[in-house]
Amino acid sequence: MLPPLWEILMRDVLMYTTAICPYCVAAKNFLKHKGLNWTEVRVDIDPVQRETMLQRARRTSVPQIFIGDTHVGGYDDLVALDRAGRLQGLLEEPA
Ligand SMILES: N[C@@H](CCC(=O)N[C@@H](CS)C(=O)NCC(=O)O)C(=O)O
Repeated sequence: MLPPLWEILMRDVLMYTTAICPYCVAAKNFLKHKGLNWTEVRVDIDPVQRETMLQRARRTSVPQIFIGDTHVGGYDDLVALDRAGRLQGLLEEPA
């Protein structure tokens, strides 16, 4: 069965996390509250993925959040993007 149309039109959200990380929990709660899905990549148990995160984000802290190919940053950056009214536009694929 095909997913609903709104899912097809949304870019993927990917979050690099570790197990013990209050900001990761906050970011996940934020996305959940918005009704969004995400893919979680645990960099504390996967050194290859940690290296990939460092290369892509140029930051060591977690979470590091990507929407499509765009690097959003951490939880604070995600909230700031939303408060600036720019989150939805980044999530939506152009038609
Ligand atoms: N301002 C960042 C703070 C993130 C942060 O401090 N994360 C902690 C874990 S919850 C961390 O990665 N600390 C280790 C480091 O900064 O390298 C955000 O909002 O995501």
